[in-house]
Amino acid sequence: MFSRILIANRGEIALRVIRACREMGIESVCVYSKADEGAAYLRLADRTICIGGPSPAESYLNIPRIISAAEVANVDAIHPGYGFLSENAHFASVCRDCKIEFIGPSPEAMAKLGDKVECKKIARESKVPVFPGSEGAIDDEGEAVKVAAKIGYPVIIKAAAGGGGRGMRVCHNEAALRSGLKQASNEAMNAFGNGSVYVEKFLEGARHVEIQVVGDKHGNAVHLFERDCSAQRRHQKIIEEAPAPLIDARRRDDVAKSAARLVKNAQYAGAATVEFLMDERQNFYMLEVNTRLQVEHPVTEMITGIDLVKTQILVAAGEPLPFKQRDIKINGHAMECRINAEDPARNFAPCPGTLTTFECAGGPGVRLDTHCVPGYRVPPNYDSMIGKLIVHAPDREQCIARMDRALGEMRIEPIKTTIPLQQQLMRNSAFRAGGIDIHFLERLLRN
Ligand code: MV4
Repeated sequence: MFSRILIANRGEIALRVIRACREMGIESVCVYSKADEGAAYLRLADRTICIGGPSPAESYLNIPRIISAAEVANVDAIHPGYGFLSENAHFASVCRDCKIEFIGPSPEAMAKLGDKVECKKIARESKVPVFPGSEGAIDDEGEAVKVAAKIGYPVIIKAAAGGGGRGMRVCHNEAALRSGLKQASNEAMNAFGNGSVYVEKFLEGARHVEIQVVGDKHGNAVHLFERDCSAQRRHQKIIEEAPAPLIDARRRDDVAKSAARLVKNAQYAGAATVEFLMDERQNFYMLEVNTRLQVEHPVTEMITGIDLVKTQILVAAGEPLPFKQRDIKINGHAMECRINAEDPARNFAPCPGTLTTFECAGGPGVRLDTHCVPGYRVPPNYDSMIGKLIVHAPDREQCIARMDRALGEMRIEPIKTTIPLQQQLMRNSAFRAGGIDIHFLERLLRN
């Protein structure tokens, strides 16, 4: 097992990894930027190293500085958290060259699944359901028009190197497809350095359901069931829950098993999330694979009792998965609210500043993953998420009541947060009924 791990991240996820290390008897070394200097969570690490200025480019995205810190501290491994360098195959390969274990997949597996055309190919081979569309990348206008005629409009053009909603274009007719193809490819080239695009059927108004999977270096792979992340705005999730409401147990099992097959066939070691859209008839279509730990991983931890960060560390160290598929069961219901320092009344503008009041929710079934304390200054340089409120209860109805109660216990002043919106959702009849689609929140906010 590792003796010492460097954490190449900040905030609540850095703290989450520090806690896992402490419980595993592993020393933690946390890097930080000038903007995070003096933050309380850093005192919980065994060692901290300043790696540069406030901008991500000078610190959390700066590979030479992170590797230098890892060399100085003599760590065995690096945990990248989420965001920043977590899905950077070049960083994973630099770690390998420096004989530092990257806590995540191999650079090869990351690159293979990160390329959406390649990923879709492996998905087809693994009998994971995908949208009908072009077999691979498409550059020929005539070929694209042929594919679209076969599957029917609307279609969507996506960049192989895109993801998370970047590099997509919906086309409702042949003229739009013809003119969109070159534009999409040029945009993808400029944005990602890879102009490869593909075409598939566009589905309007579905639900976003994703499967948590984890593989080890011995060829084992399991799934940890699904999360529903349909409550989102501009590709930013607001609420996530597990299991997904109102899905047929048989359907869920089929798609979850297919996701585990994909990970096994890709010879993938580490945690990953296979994203799907689910239509109203509960047909699933894979969107993409995220090759990192996700923000919303705690809801899966709460319903399965499995610590995903410890599992990541175990498999990175070469240990076999400590559980079999048949050992993994769903217990109750869990929900997470991402608490963002944003003002919903001002189009979700970020609200950095000092927290004069920061009072936490507590009590039965409540977990708060946050690096914030009273007096903490939210820096303007990073994502506006200041914490995650996670609750667990025997069923969805009790989970919603518990979340409503816990949101009501939070007191954060003077900055604006997403809490009032989330409390409104807990009381919304459509949300309470379950099965809202990915446009629900934006519709609600317009009215
Ligand atoms: C789609 C789609 C409809 N049809 N693909 C957005 C993020 C990226 N992961 C893929 N996305 C979508 N792909 C087809 N064929 C609609 C979306 C989409 C979406 C997906 C998940 C969550 C929120 C979304 C918001 C808008 C569009």
